[in-house]
Amino acid sequence: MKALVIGGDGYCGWATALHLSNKGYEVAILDSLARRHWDDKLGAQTLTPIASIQKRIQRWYELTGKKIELFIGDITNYDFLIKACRKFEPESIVHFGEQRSAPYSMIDREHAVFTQVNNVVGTLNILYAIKEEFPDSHLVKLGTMGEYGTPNIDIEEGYIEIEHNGRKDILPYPKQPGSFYHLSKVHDSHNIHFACKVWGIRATDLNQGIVYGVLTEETGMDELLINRLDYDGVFGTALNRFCIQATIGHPLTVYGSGGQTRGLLDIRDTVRCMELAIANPAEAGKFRVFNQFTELFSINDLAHMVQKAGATMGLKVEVKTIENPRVELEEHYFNAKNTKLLDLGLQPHYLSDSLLDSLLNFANKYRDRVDLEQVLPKVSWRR
Ligand code: NAD
Ligand code: USQ
Repeated sequence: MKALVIGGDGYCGWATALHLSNKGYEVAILDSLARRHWDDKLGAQTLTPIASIQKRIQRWYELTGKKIELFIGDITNYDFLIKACRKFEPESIVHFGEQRSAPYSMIDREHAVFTQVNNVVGTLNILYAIKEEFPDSHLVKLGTMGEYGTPNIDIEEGYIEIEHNGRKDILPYPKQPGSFYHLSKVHDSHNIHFACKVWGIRATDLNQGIVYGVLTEETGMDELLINRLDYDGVFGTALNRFCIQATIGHPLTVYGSGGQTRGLLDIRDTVRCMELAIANPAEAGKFRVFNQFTELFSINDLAHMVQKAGATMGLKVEVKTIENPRVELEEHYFNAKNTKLLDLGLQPHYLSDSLLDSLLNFANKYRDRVDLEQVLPKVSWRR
Protein backbone atom coordinates (compact mmCIF):
# COMPACT_ATOMS: atom_id res chain seq x y z
CA MET A 1 0.00 0.00 0.00
CA LYS A 2 1.33 3.43 -0.98
CA ALA A 3 0.85 6.30 1.44
CA LEU A 4 1.62 9.92 0.63
CA VAL A 5 2.27 11.83 3.86
CA ILE A 6 1.61 15.52 3.28
CA GLY A 7 3.25 17.59 6.01
CA GLY A 8 5.70 14.74 6.63
CA ASP A 9 8.47 17.05 7.86
CA GLY A 10 6.30 18.20 10.79
CA TYR A 11 5.71 16.83 14.29
CA CYS A 12 2.90 14.33 13.64
CA GLY A 13 3.79 13.78 9.98
CA TRP A 14 7.43 12.79 10.51
CA ALA A 15 6.56 10.25 13.21
CA THR A 16 3.74 8.87 11.02
CA ALA A 17 5.88 8.60 7.86
CA LEU A 18 8.50 6.55 9.71
CA HIS A 19 5.90 4.40 11.42
CA LEU A 20 4.13 3.56 8.15
CA SER A 21 7.46 2.88 6.45
CA ASN A 22 8.42 0.57 9.33
CA LYS A 23 5.11 -1.27 8.96
CA GLY A 24 5.84 -2.03 5.30
CA TYR A 25 3.96 0.79 3.56
CA GLU A 26 5.60 2.44 0.59
CA VAL A 27 5.86 6.02 1.82
CA ALA A 28 6.47 9.40 0.23
CA ILE A 29 6.73 12.68 2.11
CA LEU A 30 5.41 15.88 0.60
CA ASP A 31 6.18 19.09 2.47
CA SER A 32 6.81 22.75 1.62
CA LEU A 33 9.18 23.03 4.63
CA ALA A 34 7.18 26.18 5.41
CA ARG A 35 7.06 25.36 9.10
CA ARG A 36 10.85 25.72 9.39
CA HIS A 37 10.50 29.13 7.72
CA TRP A 38 7.69 30.25 10.09
CA ASP A 39 9.86 29.26 13.07
CA ASP A 40 12.74 31.34 11.68
CA LYS A 41 10.47 34.35 11.24
CA LEU A 42 9.16 34.00 14.82
CA GLY A 43 12.72 33.52 16.10
CA ALA A 44 11.58 30.28 17.78
CA GLN A 45 13.18 26.87 17.37
CA THR A 46 12.14 23.38 18.40
CA LEU A 47 13.79 22.32 21.67
CA THR A 48 15.18 19.18 20.06
CA PRO A 49 17.63 19.88 17.23
CA ILE A 50 16.06 18.47 14.05
CA ALA A 51 18.11 17.55 10.98
CA SER A 52 17.21 18.59 7.42
CA ILE A 53 14.51 16.45 5.84
CA GLN A 54 17.04 15.04 3.37
CA LYS A 55 19.38 13.94 6.18
CA ARG A 56 16.50 12.45 8.17
CA ILE A 57 15.33 10.36 5.22
CA GLN A 58 18.89 9.29 4.35
CA ARG A 59 19.49 8.16 7.94
CA TRP A 60 16.24 6.17 7.94
CA TYR A 61 17.40 4.42 4.77
CA GLU A 62 20.83 3.63 6.28
CA LEU A 63 19.25 2.15 9.39
CA THR A 64 16.39 0.18 7.85
CA GLY A 65 17.01 -0.14 4.11
CA LYS A 66 13.58 1.46 3.55
CA LYS A 67 13.31 4.28 1.01
CA ILE A 68 11.07 7.30 1.48
CA GLU A 69 10.48 9.44 -1.59
CA LEU A 70 10.51 13.23 -1.08
CA PHE A 71 8.50 15.97 -2.81
CA ILE A 72 9.28 19.51 -1.69
CA GLY A 73 6.57 21.98 -2.60
CA ASP A 74 3.34 23.64 -1.61
CA ILE A 75 -0.06 21.97 -1.97
CA THR A 76 -1.71 25.33 -2.63
CA ASN A 77 0.12 25.01 -5.99
CA TYR A 78 -2.12 22.52 -7.83
CA ASP A 79 0.36 21.92 -10.65
CA PHE A 80 3.03 20.81 -8.16
CA LEU A 81 0.57 18.66 -6.20
CA ILE A 82 -0.85 16.79 -9.18
CA LYS A 83 2.62 16.11 -10.61
CA ALA A 84 3.78 14.66 -7.28
CA CYS A 85 0.63 12.49 -7.12
CA ARG A 86 1.13 11.29 -10.72
CA LYS A 87 4.69 10.29 -9.92
CA PHE A 88 3.89 8.47 -6.66
CA GLU A 89 0.34 7.21 -7.40
CA PRO A 90 -0.86 7.18 -3.76
CA GLU A 91 -3.51 4.79 -2.47
CA SER A 92 -3.80 6.74 0.79
CA ILE A 93 -3.24 10.47 1.12
CA VAL A 94 -2.49 11.36 4.73
CA HIS A 95 -2.90 15.11 5.12
CA PHE A 96 -1.05 16.86 7.96
CA GLY A 97 0.12 19.78 5.79
CA GLU A 98 -1.49 22.81 7.37
CA GLN A 99 -0.69 25.85 9.51
CA ARG A 100 -1.73 24.35 12.84
CA SER A 101 -1.24 26.98 15.53
CA ALA A 102 -4.23 28.83 17.00
CA PRO A 103 -2.07 31.73 18.31
CA TYR A 104 -0.30 32.07 14.91
CA SER A 105 -3.70 32.48 13.24
CA MET A 106 -4.63 35.20 15.75
CA ILE A 107 -1.49 37.38 15.38
CA ASP A 108 -3.15 39.78 12.94
CA ARG A 109 -5.23 39.95 9.77
CA GLU A 110 -2.36 38.78 7.60
CA HIS A 111 -1.78 35.61 9.64
CA ALA A 112 -5.51 34.85 9.84
CA VAL A 113 -5.87 35.18 6.06
CA PHE A 114 -2.71 33.18 5.43
CA THR A 115 -3.87 30.35 7.72
CA GLN A 116 -7.25 30.01 6.10
CA VAL A 117 -5.94 30.27 2.53
CA ASN A 118 -3.11 27.80 3.19
CA ASN A 119 -5.36 25.26 4.89
CA VAL A 120 -8.60 25.54 2.94
CA VAL A 121 -7.03 25.92 -0.53
CA GLY A 122 -4.49 23.12 0.15
CA THR A 123 -7.26 20.71 1.16
CA LEU A 124 -9.46 21.76 -1.77
CA ASN A 125 -6.57 21.07 -4.17
CA ILE A 126 -6.16 17.58 -2.68
CA LEU A 127 -9.88 16.93 -3.15
CA TYR A 128 -9.62 17.94 -6.81
CA ALA A 129 -6.49 15.80 -7.32
CA ILE A 130 -8.41 12.81 -5.93
CA LYS A 131 -11.51 13.54 -8.00
CA GLU A 132 -9.61 14.11 -11.26
CA GLU A 133 -7.03 11.32 -11.20
CA PHE A 134 -7.06 9.16 -8.03
CA PRO A 135 -10.76 8.51 -7.34
CA ASP A 136 -10.13 5.33 -5.36
CA SER A 137 -7.50 6.73 -3.02
CA HIS A 138 -8.49 7.30 0.61
CA LEU A 139 -8.04 10.77 2.10
CA VAL A 140 -7.03 10.62 5.77
CA LYS A 141 -7.25 14.21 6.95
CA LEU A 142 -6.23 15.71 10.27
CA GLY A 143 -9.02 17.73 11.79
CA THR A 144 -9.14 18.83 15.40
CA MET A 145 -11.25 18.31 18.53
CA GLY A 146 -11.31 22.10 18.71
CA GLU A 147 -13.80 22.15 15.83
CA TYR A 148 -16.52 21.30 18.37
CA GLY A 149 -15.62 23.94 20.94
CA THR A 150 -16.97 23.36 24.44
CA PRO A 151 -20.75 22.74 24.16
CA ASN A 152 -22.81 21.99 27.27
CA ILE A 153 -23.77 18.54 25.91
CA ASP A 154 -21.81 15.36 25.07
CA ILE A 155 -19.64 15.57 21.94
CA GLU A 156 -20.30 12.78 19.42
CA GLU A 157 -17.96 11.58 16.67
CA GLY A 158 -18.78 13.91 13.80
CA TYR A 159 -22.57 13.52 13.68
CA ILE A 160 -25.52 13.93 16.03
CA GLU A 161 -29.14 12.73 15.81
CA ILE A 162 -31.45 15.70 16.18
CA GLU A 163 -35.21 15.67 16.65
CA HIS A 164 -36.87 18.92 15.63
CA ASN A 165 -40.62 19.64 15.33
CA GLY A 166 -41.38 15.93 15.34
CA ARG A 167 -38.85 14.99 12.64
CA LYS A 168 -35.43 13.34 13.07
CA ASP A 169 -32.18 13.51 11.13
CA ILE A 170 -28.50 12.66 11.62
CA LEU A 171 -26.58 15.88 11.00
CA PRO A 172 -23.00 17.13 11.28
CA TYR A 173 -22.30 17.95 14.93
CA PRO A 174 -22.54 21.74 15.57
CA LYS A 175 -19.16 23.52 15.46
CA GLN A 176 -18.01 26.35 17.75
CA PRO A 177 -14.27 26.68 17.10
CA GLY A 178 -12.09 29.04 19.15
CA SER A 179 -9.62 30.57 16.66
CA PHE A 180 -9.23 31.35 12.96
CA TYR A 181 -7.03 28.23 12.79
CA HIS A 182 -9.69 26.00 14.34
CA LEU A 183 -12.22 27.61 11.97
CA SER A 184 -10.07 26.61 8.98
CA LYS A 185 -10.51 22.98 10.04
CA VAL A 186 -14.30 23.41 10.13
CA HIS A 187 -14.22 24.85 6.60
CA ASP A 188 -12.09 21.86 5.49
CA SER A 189 -14.56 19.42 7.04
CA HIS A 190 -17.47 20.97 5.14
CA ASN A 191 -15.52 20.89 1.86
CA ILE A 192 -14.52 17.24 2.32
CA HIS A 193 -18.05 16.21 3.29
CA PHE A 194 -19.44 17.91 0.19
CA ALA A 195 -16.80 16.32 -2.09
CA CYS A 196 -17.61 12.86 -0.70
CA LYS A 197 -21.29 13.43 -1.42
CA VAL A 198 -20.99 14.77 -4.95
CA TRP A 199 -17.95 12.86 -6.28
CA GLY A 200 -18.05 9.65 -4.23
CA ILE A 201 -14.65 10.27 -2.64
CA ARG A 202 -13.68 8.20 0.40
CA ALA A 203 -12.43 10.26 3.37
CA THR A 204 -11.71 10.02 7.08
CA ASP A 205 -11.54 13.19 9.18
CA LEU A 206 -9.54 12.59 12.35
CA ASN A 207 -10.56 15.12 14.96
CA GLN A 208 -7.37 14.93 16.92
CA GLY A 209 -6.85 16.26 20.44
CA ILE A 210 -3.60 17.80 21.70
CA VAL A 211 -0.62 15.57 20.99
CA TYR A 212 2.22 15.20 23.51
CA GLY A 213 5.58 13.48 23.65
CA VAL A 214 8.65 13.14 21.48
CA LEU A 215 9.29 9.46 21.38
CA THR A 216 8.01 6.82 18.98
CA GLU A 217 9.61 3.47 18.29
CA GLU A 218 11.05 4.82 15.04
CA THR A 219 12.08 8.39 15.96
CA GLY A 220 13.87 6.98 19.00
CA MET A 221 16.16 4.81 16.86
CA ASP A 222 18.75 7.53 16.23
CA GLU A 223 19.46 11.15 17.17
CA LEU A 224 19.16 12.19 13.50
CA LEU A 225 15.57 10.89 13.47
CA ILE A 226 14.51 12.88 16.55
CA ASN A 227 11.15 14.63 16.36
CA ARG A 228 10.49 18.31 16.98
CA LEU A 229 9.38 19.53 20.41
CA ASP A 230 7.87 23.00 20.41
CA TYR A 231 7.71 25.04 23.60
CA ASP A 232 7.26 28.63 22.39
CA GLY A 233 4.10 30.66 23.01
CA VAL A 234 2.94 30.29 19.40
CA PHE A 235 3.54 26.67 18.34
CA GLY A 236 4.16 25.03 21.74
CA THR A 237 1.12 23.15 23.08
CA ALA A 238 0.12 23.11 26.75
CA LEU A 239 1.61 19.88 28.08
CA ASN A 240 4.81 19.98 25.99
CA ARG A 241 5.33 23.57 27.19
CA PHE A 242 4.72 22.67 30.83
CA CYS A 243 7.36 19.93 30.76
CA ILE A 244 9.99 22.27 29.37
CA GLN A 245 9.01 25.04 31.77
CA ALA A 246 9.37 22.53 34.63
CA THR A 247 12.91 21.58 33.66
CA ILE A 248 14.15 25.20 33.44
CA GLY A 249 12.52 26.26 36.72
CA HIS A 250 9.94 28.52 35.03
CA PRO A 251 6.49 28.55 36.69
CA LEU A 252 3.98 26.58 34.63
CA THR A 253 1.89 29.01 32.58
CA VAL A 254 -1.74 28.10 33.29
CA TYR A 255 -3.94 30.50 31.33
CA GLY A 256 -6.83 31.82 33.43
CA SER A 257 -8.44 29.54 35.99
CA GLY A 258 -7.15 26.37 34.24
CA GLY A 259 -10.49 24.56 34.09
CA GLN A 260 -10.24 24.33 30.27
CA THR A 261 -10.64 20.63 29.46
CA ARG A 262 -9.26 19.00 26.32
CA GLY A 263 -8.68 15.58 24.78
CA LEU A 264 -5.02 14.53 24.65
CA LEU A 265 -2.99 11.68 23.19
CA ASP A 266 0.57 10.40 23.08
CA ILE A 267 2.37 10.78 19.73
CA ARG A 268 2.77 6.97 19.79
CA ASP A 269 -1.02 6.73 19.62
CA THR A 270 -1.20 9.32 16.82
CA VAL A 271 0.94 7.12 14.55
CA ARG A 272 -1.06 4.02 15.45
CA CYS A 273 -4.38 5.82 14.77
CA MET A 274 -3.09 6.81 11.33
CA GLU A 275 -2.15 3.21 10.61
CA LEU A 276 -5.60 2.00 11.73
CA ALA A 277 -7.43 4.59 9.63
CA ILE A 278 -5.42 3.69 6.52
CA ALA A 279 -5.74 -0.06 6.99
CA ASN A 280 -9.55 0.26 7.35
CA PRO A 281 -10.48 2.75 4.62
CA ALA A 282 -13.77 4.62 4.42
CA GLU A 283 -16.29 3.42 1.87
CA ALA A 284 -16.61 5.33 -1.41
CA GLY A 285 -18.82 8.40 -0.90
CA LYS A 286 -18.49 8.19 2.87
CA PHE A 287 -17.25 11.08 5.03
CA ARG A 288 -16.17 9.28 8.17
CA VAL A 289 -15.27 11.18 11.36
CA PHE A 290 -13.29 9.76 14.28
CA ASN A 291 -12.42 11.60 17.49
CA GLN A 292 -8.72 10.93 17.98
CA PHE A 293 -7.73 11.33 21.63
CA THR A 294 -7.26 8.89 24.48
CA GLU A 295 -7.79 10.85 27.73
CA LEU A 296 -9.47 14.05 28.91
CA PHE A 297 -7.65 16.46 31.22
CA SER A 298 -8.11 20.00 32.44
CA ILE A 299 -5.13 22.34 32.17
CA ASN A 300 -4.91 22.28 35.98
CA ASP A 301 -4.78 18.45 35.89
CA LEU A 302 -1.88 18.64 33.44
CA ALA A 303 0.01 21.20 35.50
CA HIS A 304 -0.34 19.12 38.66
CA MET A 305 0.74 15.92 36.91
CA VAL A 306 3.87 17.66 35.64
CA GLN A 307 4.50 19.05 39.12
CA LYS A 308 4.26 15.55 40.60
CA ALA A 309 6.39 13.86 37.96
CA GLY A 310 8.94 16.69 38.20
CA ALA A 311 9.27 16.08 41.93
CA THR A 312 10.44 12.51 41.23
CA MET A 313 13.32 14.06 39.23
CA GLY A 314 14.14 16.47 42.04
CA LEU A 315 12.51 19.45 40.31
CA LYS A 316 10.60 21.99 42.38
CA VAL A 317 7.81 22.95 40.00
CA GLU A 318 5.67 26.04 40.63
CA VAL A 319 2.25 26.37 38.99
CA LYS A 320 1.22 29.93 38.21
CA THR A 321 -2.01 31.31 36.83
CA ILE A 322 -1.48 34.04 34.26
CA GLU A 323 -3.98 36.25 32.47
CA ASN A 324 -5.57 34.23 29.67
CA PRO A 325 -4.48 35.65 26.30
CA ARG A 326 -7.32 33.71 24.64
CA VAL A 327 -11.09 34.15 24.68
CA GLU A 328 -12.43 30.77 25.82
CA LEU A 329 -14.49 29.21 28.60
CA GLU A 330 -12.27 28.47 31.60
CA GLU A 331 -14.83 26.30 33.43
CA HIS A 332 -17.16 24.12 31.35
CA TYR A 333 -18.73 20.73 30.74
CA PHE A 334 -16.70 18.51 28.41
CA ASN A 335 -17.51 14.91 27.61
CA ALA A 336 -16.40 13.70 24.18
CA LYS A 337 -16.82 10.23 22.67
CA ASN A 338 -13.78 8.41 21.29
CA THR A 339 -14.81 4.80 20.70
CA LYS A 340 -14.35 4.42 16.94
CA LEU A 341 -10.54 4.12 16.95
CA LEU A 342 -10.65 1.92 20.06
CA ASP A 343 -13.08 -0.35 18.18
CA LEU A 344 -10.53 -0.61 15.36
CA GLY A 345 -7.92 -1.83 17.87
CA LEU A 346 -6.17 1.22 19.35
CA GLN A 347 -4.46 0.39 22.64
CA PRO A 348 -3.78 3.72 24.30
CA HIS A 349 -0.68 4.86 26.11
CA TYR A 350 -1.59 6.68 29.31
CA LEU A 351 -0.09 9.99 30.36
CA SER A 352 0.61 8.83 33.89
CA ASP A 353 2.96 6.17 32.42
CA SER A 354 4.67 8.24 29.73
CA LEU A 355 5.23 11.69 31.21
CA LEU A 356 8.81 10.98 32.24
CA ASP A 357 10.07 8.81 29.34
CA SER A 358 8.45 10.54 26.46
CA LEU A 359 8.61 14.13 27.69
CA LEU A 360 10.33 15.26 30.87
CA ASN A 361 13.54 13.34 30.17
CA PHE A 362 13.81 14.89 26.69
CA ALA A 363 12.98 18.33 28.02
CA ASN A 364 15.69 17.95 30.63
CA LYS A 365 18.28 16.69 28.14
CA TYR A 366 17.90 19.69 25.80
CA ARG A 367 17.00 22.38 28.36
CA ASP A 368 20.11 24.44 27.55
CA ARG A 369 18.55 25.21 24.17
CA VAL A 370 15.56 27.03 25.72
CA ASP A 371 15.21 30.68 24.72
CA LEU A 372 13.50 32.32 27.71
CA GLU A 373 12.15 35.07 25.44
CA GLN A 374 9.87 32.49 23.80
CA VAL A 375 8.24 31.06 26.92
CA LEU A 376 5.49 33.58 27.79
CA PRO A 377 2.56 34.03 25.38
CA LYS A 378 2.67 37.21 23.26
CA VAL A 379 -0.40 36.77 21.04
CA SER A 380 -3.71 38.03 22.39
CA TRP A 381 -7.18 37.14 21.03
CA ARG A 382 -8.47 40.56 22.07
CA ARG A 383 -6.00 42.80 20.24
P1 NAD B 1 3.65 20.88 12.14
O1 NAD B 1 3.62 22.35 11.94
O2 NAD B 1 4.72 20.29 12.95
O3 NAD B 1 3.66 20.14 10.71
C1 NAD B 1 2.91 20.58 9.60
C2 NAD B 1 3.76 20.37 8.35
O4 NAD B 1 2.97 20.74 7.21
C3 NAD B 1 5.00 21.24 8.35
O5 NAD B 1 6.15 20.48 8.10
C4 NAD B 1 4.73 22.26 7.23
O6 NAD B 1 5.91 22.65 6.55
C5 NAD B 1 3.77 21.49 6.32
N1 NAD B 1 2.88 22.37 5.55
C6 NAD B 1 2.08 23.36 6.02
N2 NAD B 1 1.42 23.94 5.00
C7 NAD B 1 1.80 23.30 3.86
C8 NAD B 1 1.47 23.45 2.49
N3 NAD B 1 0.63 24.40 2.07
N4 NAD B 1 2.05 22.62 1.58
C9 NAD B 1 2.91 21.65 1.99
N5 NAD B 1 3.27 21.48 3.28
C10 NAD B 1 2.71 22.29 4.21
O7 NAD B 1 2.20 20.46 12.70
P2 NAD B 1 1.77 19.12 13.47
O8 NAD B 1 1.73 19.42 14.90
O9 NAD B 1 2.51 17.98 12.95
O10 NAD B 1 0.26 19.00 12.96
C11 NAD B 1 -0.04 18.25 11.80
C12 NAD B 1 -1.55 18.25 11.57
O11 NAD B 1 -2.19 17.67 12.69
C13 NAD B 1 -2.16 19.63 11.38
O12 NAD B 1 -3.16 19.56 10.40
C14 NAD B 1 -2.77 19.93 12.73
O13 NAD B 1 -3.85 20.79 12.59
C15 NAD B 1 -3.18 18.55 13.20
N6 NAD B 1 -3.21 18.45 14.67
C16 NAD B 1 -2.08 18.64 15.41
C17 NAD B 1 -2.14 18.53 16.80
C18 NAD B 1 -0.95 18.74 17.70
O14 NAD B 1 -1.12 18.72 18.93
N7 NAD B 1 0.25 18.93 17.17
C19 NAD B 1 -3.38 18.22 17.40
C20 NAD B 1 -4.51 18.04 16.61
C21 NAD B 1 -4.41 18.16 15.23
N1 USQ C 1 -2.87 26.78 27.59
C1 USQ C 1 -2.43 27.12 28.85
N2 USQ C 1 -1.11 27.41 29.00
C2 USQ C 1 -0.21 27.33 27.98
C3 USQ C 1 -0.66 26.97 26.71
C4 USQ C 1 -2.00 26.69 26.55
O1 USQ C 1 -3.20 27.20 29.80
O2 USQ C 1 0.98 27.62 28.19
C5 USQ C 1 -4.29 26.44 27.40
C6 USQ C 1 -5.00 27.21 26.29
O3 USQ C 1 -5.53 28.42 26.76
C7 USQ C 1 -6.06 26.22 25.84
C8 USQ C 1 -5.42 24.87 26.09
O4 USQ C 1 -4.33 25.09 26.98
O5 USQ C 1 -7.18 26.32 26.67
C9 USQ C 1 -4.91 24.19 24.85
O6 USQ C 1 -3.98 25.04 24.19
P1 USQ C 1 -2.82 24.41 23.28
O7 USQ C 1 -1.96 25.53 22.79
O8 USQ C 1 -2.18 23.28 23.97
O9 USQ C 1 -3.69 23.75 22.10
P2 USQ C 1 -4.55 24.41 20.94
O10 USQ C 1 -4.32 25.84 20.78
O11 USQ C 1 -5.98 23.98 21.13
O12 USQ C 1 -3.96 23.69 19.65
C10 USQ C 1 -3.31 22.42 19.68
C11 USQ C 1 -2.60 22.25 18.34
C12 USQ C 1 -3.65 22.26 17.22
C13 USQ C 1 -4.70 21.21 17.51
C14 USQ C 1 -5.31 21.36 18.90
C15 USQ C 1 -6.18 20.19 19.30
O13 USQ C 1 -1.67 23.32 18.14
O14 USQ C 1 -3.00 22.00 15.98
O15 USQ C 1 -5.71 21.31 16.55
O16 USQ C 1 -4.25 21.39 19.87
S1 USQ C 1 -7.56 20.72 20.27
O17 USQ C 1 -7.06 21.48 21.40
O18 USQ C 1 -8.26 19.53 20.70
O19 USQ C 1 -8.35 21.56 19.42
